[in-house]
Amino acid sequence: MSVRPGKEDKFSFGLWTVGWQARDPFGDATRPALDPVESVHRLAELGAYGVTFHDDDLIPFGSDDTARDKQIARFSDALAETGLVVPMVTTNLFTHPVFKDGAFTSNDRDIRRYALRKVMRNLDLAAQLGAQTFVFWGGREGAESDAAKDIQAALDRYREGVDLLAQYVIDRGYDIRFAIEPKPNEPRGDILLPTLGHALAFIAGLEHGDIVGVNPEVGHEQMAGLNYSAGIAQALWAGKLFHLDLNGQRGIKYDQDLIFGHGDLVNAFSLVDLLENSGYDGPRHFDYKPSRTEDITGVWDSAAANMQMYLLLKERAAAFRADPEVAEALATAGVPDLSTPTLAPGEGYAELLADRSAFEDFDADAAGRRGYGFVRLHQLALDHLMRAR
Ligand code: GLT
Ligand code: MN
Ligand code: MN
Repeated sequence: MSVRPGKEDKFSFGLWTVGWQARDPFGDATRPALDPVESVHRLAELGAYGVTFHDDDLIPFGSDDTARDKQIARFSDALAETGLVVPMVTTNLFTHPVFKDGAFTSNDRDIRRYALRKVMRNLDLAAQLGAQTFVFWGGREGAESDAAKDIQAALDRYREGVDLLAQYVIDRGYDIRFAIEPKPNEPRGDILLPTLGHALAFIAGLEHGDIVGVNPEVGHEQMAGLNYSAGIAQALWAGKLFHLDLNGQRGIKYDQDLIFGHGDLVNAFSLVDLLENSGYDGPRHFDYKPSRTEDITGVWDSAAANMQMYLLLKERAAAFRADPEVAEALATAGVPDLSTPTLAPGEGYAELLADRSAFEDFDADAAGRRGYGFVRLHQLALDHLMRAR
């Protein structure tokens, strides 16, 4: 089955994904550089609706103002020609040696000030191109040795930086929200805000936390051994799923950035099922790396594969939800019952204490004999995933 993606699917790609030249810690680039203008055209032809970038993906670090303006103009022309939008922009605060000890949390104050200025300049560009989400991936915010970083001071500086940038967005009247992207490690030994949960707790302590949410990446949560779709559910529950990075990862190892669904396929299925039924209407953004073995044909094949995987899983999730036997298994498992509040309307702990059926007369042994049928439910999900139903 092959499904053609369309703009209504809201698929977007980072310029750094298809444009990755496949340089890794052990080997040189295996592919030539891609012109961002070509990426825009190819992504549009494949059915994407959006393209995202770091400042330095579009405008090489150190470009003068003339070269910068020219590149922005060329890129804007390509967007106008293809109808592609820029839903998200982010800042490169990790490649240049100046950021080797971090940006917002570098031990060097001058570097922290430089980082904030680099972001402010990029926020102006993001607003100019109509981006509504601005991602912070703090890949260099961390350390390799415990004594090297005062974590509490680093979190103070992180909060100071994010709140200052939020104030800037508010004062300029930009229609932009921030999304923090957690990652446990790589390139630093340990990264600050290592998981989605750490990020949510950090956001709760911000002055401008209302315009700050999360941008969780499949592989980054799975590198920490966590369940990505369960984490996404908590981000949705908190009203903080502002954006997300879809890709694939096979277990606790280096950041693989595989094609979406090419890692933990079962979790990808439950994620698509969740997203499609959650009311989330933001971009389905792919942050993957075309394998180093691929030539340029393989790059575009891999971009198409991400969208294909999402649409196939969406179709399978819809079939799962439409199956009457699944509805019956869900009821047997008690899944819908969890939505009933534990106390009746008007009840408090006094009424709960007075209810003998809740405790004194409750037959815990009988209740403990209940079978939930979760295995049957899971098998039904896998039957649908494998097109056995
Ligand atoms: C980098 C990282 C990604 C982040 C990007 C945003 S850059 O490639 O590996 O996960 O989303 O800064
Ligand atoms: Mn990412
Ligand atoms: Mn990654």
